[in-house]
Amino acid sequence: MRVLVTGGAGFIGANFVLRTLATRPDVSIRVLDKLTYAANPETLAPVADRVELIEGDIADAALVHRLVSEADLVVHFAAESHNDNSLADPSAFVHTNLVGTYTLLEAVRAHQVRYHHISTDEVYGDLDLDDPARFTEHTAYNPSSPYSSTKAGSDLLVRAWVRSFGVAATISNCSNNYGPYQHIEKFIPRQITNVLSGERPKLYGDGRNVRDWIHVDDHNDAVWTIIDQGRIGETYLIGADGEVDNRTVVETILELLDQPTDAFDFVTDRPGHDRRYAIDSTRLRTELGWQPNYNDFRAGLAATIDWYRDNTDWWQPAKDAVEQKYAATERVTG
Ligand code: NAD
Ligand code: TDX
Repeated sequence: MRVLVTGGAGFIGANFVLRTLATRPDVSIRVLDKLTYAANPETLAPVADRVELIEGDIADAALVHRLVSEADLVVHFAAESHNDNSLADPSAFVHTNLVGTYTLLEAVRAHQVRYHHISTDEVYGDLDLDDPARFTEHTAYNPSSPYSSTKAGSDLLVRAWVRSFGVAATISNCSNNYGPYQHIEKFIPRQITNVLSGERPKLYGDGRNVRDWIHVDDHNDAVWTIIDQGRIGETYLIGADGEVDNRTVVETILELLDQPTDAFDFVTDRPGHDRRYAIDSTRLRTELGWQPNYNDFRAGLAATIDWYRDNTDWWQPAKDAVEQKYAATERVTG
């Protein structure tokens, strides 16, 4: 099977490529990636002889049509993915997440290629801390940020291309991922690499916001489960019952790195900051039989810390620039 993976040099896409190569000998992989600031081609360097990495834009129709016509399956990870960046400048989010997805959909429609669309639980907006509800496939879309609204729009394009044009697509909306190769602008790797660099972790607002954490390998196993067994046109929510508030995450990182658990700063809150995400993944579990393998968040976090400690060459070159960007707007509040 010839698989075209968009965004395969980013965090989740690269983990998908590495895991697929390790577990599926029948699959050949091509990666289409623009190699933006978020990509790290080093991640794929060890498998360079087994993966063709094509540098290009998913909104480049001619390139996309050629690559899609030569594939049996497209798995679409490429996106502008960071909420904070989308608040500073939404333009790349509209281009990549909306125009890029549209371009891919037109190509899979023309060449009748199976398509799996990677999306996020953020399309559903947020929940109150004390709300017993969790997101399901039936929750109404209510995105908050330029990032999540462009992801919501991309999901709706997929649904329309399924219904109007008969495109053979599935969609998955996953909760917050953690694990190796995640860009250090994101919450968990930012705090781990802060502590490893002698800096204090930075908590937005009151630190009580809740995210529903899942290990990236569990996410990618679920993606293959949906590709193999999912019903065309359906949406599946992916989550591992991993709700934790941000302060607890930071305290656990500090404890695992032998630091005092109060050695962090509260900083300026993110505008429009979603309070809580929570996924009900019953459909995926009961209809398709998927289950997460990482059920102990603390153990998964410890393994992730070990990975960043053992792979300083992978992240250190980007650290100063990332922190300078945050410092331009972030103020310590407590
Ligand atoms: P990432 O930012 O680490 O990687 C994105 C990749 O896409 C990068 O390699 C980048 O170079 C590439 N890219 C960006 N614009 C492109 C373009 N125009 N053409 C081609 N390539 C382009 O993101 P990630 O965290 O790995 O997220 C991957 C996907 O998973 C995204 O669709 C995201 O919305 C979704 N998702 C992420 C999470 C999470 O917790 N990180 C959770 C749920 C869903
Ligand atoms: O320094 C920080 N301090 C902090 O308190 C950063 C970078 C974040 N935070 C908070 C904001 C969120 O409540 O931590 C939480 C997680 O933040 P991010 O890592 O930026 O993730 P989030 O905004 O939840 O979005 C992520 O999950 C859903 C991904 O970036 C998205 O691509 C995905 O769709």
